[in-house]
Amino acid sequence: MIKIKNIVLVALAAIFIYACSSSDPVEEFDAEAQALIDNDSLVKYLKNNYYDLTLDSIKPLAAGKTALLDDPKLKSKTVTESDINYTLYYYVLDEGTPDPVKGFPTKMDSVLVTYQGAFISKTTQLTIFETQNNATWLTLDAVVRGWSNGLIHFKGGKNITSNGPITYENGGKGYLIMPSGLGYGNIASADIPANMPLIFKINLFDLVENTDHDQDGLASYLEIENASIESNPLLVDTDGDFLANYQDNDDDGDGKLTKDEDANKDGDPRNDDTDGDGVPDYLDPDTK
Ligand SMILES: [Ca+2]
Ligand SMILES: [Ca+2]
Ligand SMILES: [Ca+2]
Ligand SMILES: [Ca+2]
Repeated sequence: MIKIKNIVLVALAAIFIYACSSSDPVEEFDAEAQALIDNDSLVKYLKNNYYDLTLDSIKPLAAGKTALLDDPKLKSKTVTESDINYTLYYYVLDEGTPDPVKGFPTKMDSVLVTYQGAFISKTTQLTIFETQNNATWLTLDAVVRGWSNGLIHFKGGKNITSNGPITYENGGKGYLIMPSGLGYGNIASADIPANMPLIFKINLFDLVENTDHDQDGLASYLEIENASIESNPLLVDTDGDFLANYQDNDDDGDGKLTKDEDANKDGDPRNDDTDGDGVPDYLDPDTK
């Protein structure tokens, strides 16, 4: 799991390396061009392979089979990151039937998953780089962007654990198929070369609805939703203490915890603006 959790570090490393190489035009990385190259690779892969129900696996296209690209279970969406439009594909084998009933996760929720990750070479060969067969909790803010934007189309299942390992039935199940820009980008690691489109087989068992990283009473997805002016809403940090708002229990740094900046006591600090300046108390250091 180390690789996925380290994506934030990878992103920072990418910024650092980009900054270092900016004086050398030969080294400049064209993310937009790479996104197009990756999509060509992905379309080729999706044309040349199909999902085999009996084997529960993706196999090279054979007579009488439907290519993934033509399979109605394959969906796609545009994900815009740093002004680049990426096409993310996701294949929904089972959406998931949560019991008790829960909705889809948000991009900020904690999820219980198993998965296998592979990169797709130019010849559309798969190389598996990670397999996690034990149910593992991840939070979708701290994984590659293809996960954050793809897993939100699946739901959990029903916990039927008795004595043995954690076991679920009827969970969400499918594949996330992403360009490198929504994966590990142009940074090579020991296991994955730079600029590799990725495919993850995923099972989603359970999730924490309205995950609240900093336990300040405001769900993490609500702490980033009005940050449209920021290129990366995850980095919004009102008081500038290097702790992003969704991880900071005192967002405005005025010494009063966000959970206590709820003047009208309705459980939502977003609608309390004591001095009427348009900035809610919890983001307004003028109001304690
Ligand atoms: Ca929070
Ligand atoms: Ca902060
Ligand atoms: Ca405060
Ligand atoms: Ca105010």
